[in-house]
Amino acid sequence: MKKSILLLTGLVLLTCSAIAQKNYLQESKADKVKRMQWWTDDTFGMFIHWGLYAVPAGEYNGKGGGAEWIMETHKIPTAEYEKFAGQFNPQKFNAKEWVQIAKSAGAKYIVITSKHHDGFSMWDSEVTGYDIMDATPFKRDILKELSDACKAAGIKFCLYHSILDWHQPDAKSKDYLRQAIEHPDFNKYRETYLKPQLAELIRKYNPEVLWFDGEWIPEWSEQQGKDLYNYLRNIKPSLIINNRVSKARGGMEGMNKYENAAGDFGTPEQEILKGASQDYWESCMTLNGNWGYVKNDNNWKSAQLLIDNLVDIAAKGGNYLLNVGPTAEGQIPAQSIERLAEMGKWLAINKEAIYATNGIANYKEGDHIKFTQSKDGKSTYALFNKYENNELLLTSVQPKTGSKIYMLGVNKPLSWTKNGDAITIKLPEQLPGKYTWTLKIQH
Ligand code: FHN
Repeated sequence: MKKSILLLTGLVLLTCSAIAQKNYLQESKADKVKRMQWWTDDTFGMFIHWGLYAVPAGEYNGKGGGAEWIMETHKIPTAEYEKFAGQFNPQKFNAKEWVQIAKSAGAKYIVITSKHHDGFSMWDSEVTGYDIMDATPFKRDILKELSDACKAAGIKFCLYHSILDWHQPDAKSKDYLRQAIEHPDFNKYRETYLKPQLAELIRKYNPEVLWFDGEWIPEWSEQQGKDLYNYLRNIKPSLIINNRVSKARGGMEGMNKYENAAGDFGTPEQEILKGASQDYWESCMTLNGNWGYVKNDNNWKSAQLLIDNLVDIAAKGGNYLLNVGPTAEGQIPAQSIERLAEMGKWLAINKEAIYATNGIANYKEGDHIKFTQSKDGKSTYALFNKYENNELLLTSVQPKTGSKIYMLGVNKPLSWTKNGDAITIKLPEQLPGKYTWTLKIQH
């Protein structure tokens, strides 16, 4: 009798779990549009690369090279690299401050490294002791503090997670001077380490996006990516997942090289698509030359370039994920904060042309004018960073006679004249702010 009850219970559980597993790879276009809506509207996020690599800060044994890649760059044996954990004690870390920096920049979401390629877990993981709570003197769960601060500030909390892992013996496809093992069992790593860690990250911190990386290793496959995508969406159906969960990314250009790959958006890295795209895509970039903190890297991008990038990306229908690399003391570099603050001041005037707008096929005119469009199609925004004689000539926008043309940040409508296919708009004597200005052209 008892055996038959156990058998029946097992069958019921098996059936339930099988019924509960939905195939999200067959999600309808309408459902995906609804799920992605906040992400496309938000347009601008702050990336954070933070981990043990901030301790060496780009230098090992007196030699430079490698930021978050320093373990690989210098072939540091695992036991040596683990010593950085004992030195990681970021007493100046303040989650509320970091979130405020993102918010003041106009970033609507934050993506932080939960685990980079070095395999160190930046949260209190139940799956390993190689984490911030057990292996460092800091003993604070930074993902918990940051996700709470994001929630309080209305900023979406998202996580980067590396599929490859230089610390897990079964994950290492090749081994430099580390405790090489005869036959690494990648399936065991995926099923007993990678997936349980991802499940606990979702359960504990409720990220809105999982941003995968490190998918290029030979052990990873498209089918594993599809399985992992479904596994995660069944845990959190509204979760958004990038295309690096699959094998479809074609290098740094970041877009899928084949159809029906797992993942929700393309991920150009350190570059912007050449033209407008109706696909979902997000360009991720550094503020200087490195993702992780490097003490001697002063190759900072200008605020003008950063705003030009944001405008170019928005006009082409993409998102911009801009990175900060905090120090081992827990501070975002001042040069990063300054640039992000300039972007925030610019967005305070021009945000209507960036958030919740659509890119358009004819997204530019010459080299200094880009266009976005309101979702209702009733307004076109012309964003320009150069003009002459206090006027701007446009040939690719045809407002009806009597249409109003405003400059964002200026209350009064501007006077304009039509000459054939071209319109000439008289600009205000005093333009609001710096870097780039926006005309709102009502149709
Ligand atoms: O190897 C990583 C790198 O360290 C960094 O995380 C970038 C950011 O997207 N992704 C990989 C390089 O493509």
